[in-house]
Amino acid sequence: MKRILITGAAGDVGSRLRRLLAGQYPVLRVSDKAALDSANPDEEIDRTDLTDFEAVKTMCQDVDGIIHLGGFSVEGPWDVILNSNIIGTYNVFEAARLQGVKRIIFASSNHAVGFYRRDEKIGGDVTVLPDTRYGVSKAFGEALGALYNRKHGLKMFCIRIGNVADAPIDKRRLSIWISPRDLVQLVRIGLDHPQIDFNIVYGASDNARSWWDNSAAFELGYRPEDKSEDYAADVLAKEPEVPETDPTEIYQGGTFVKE
Ligand code: 15L
Repeated sequence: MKRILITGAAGDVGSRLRRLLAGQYPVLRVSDKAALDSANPDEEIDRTDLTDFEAVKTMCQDVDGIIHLGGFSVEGPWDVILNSNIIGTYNVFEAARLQGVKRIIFASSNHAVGFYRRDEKIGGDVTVLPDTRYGVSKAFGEALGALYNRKHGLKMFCIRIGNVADAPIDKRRLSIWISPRDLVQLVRIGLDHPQIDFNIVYGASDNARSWWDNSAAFELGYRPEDKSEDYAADVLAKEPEVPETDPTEIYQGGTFVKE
């Protein structure tokens, strides 16, 4: 992999990956319609709006692998989700096909399956059960990825990301947290592992309270280095009381199930 493109590179996850992937590949093309910090050595800056297909085609030129984070990252009005996440993702996958990109890492989300209950343990092979229009857009990206894999041979690695942060911020996040370095490990598996074809894994650290069976990631060699349980006592001491019958406590998606 010579040139790796990160879309959504100005966002929180994008800027973390930009820092942590520095020097790992010969060229990192960092793209966002929002302002980006100036280019480091071995970086190329790109300011594409993902709804502009011609610009997306140019953005994908000479790229080997894409980390597609670009889009709206929480629940939003339908026109925003439609443009940023549905049309934007279609444009990226179609442009990648036309430009001969080999692999795409798709930043899916736990909200594609947010209406599973917390007393269930789910793998990457369950039927999607989105909790929001945002979650539907992530399920769409996974489905589009499957189509481009089967029909056009693009390698697709979908990561249903939990919550990326330096530490878990509340009780729900103890179950779904992923540290930045564990996310980078997963992204690198997606970019480099010879057995990637179409895979769905969960973006989670080694969390004792996890609701997810992440054996698909472990089979590819994923060995998370961080554990949310190290933070559990502090997090739980600060957690407000919420009745256990509240839907935000019953379902994995938390407050997203009420938005
Ligand atoms: C997500 O998909 C969002 O992008 C992120 O901002 C968090 O809200 C996260 O899910 C979460 O569930 O905590």
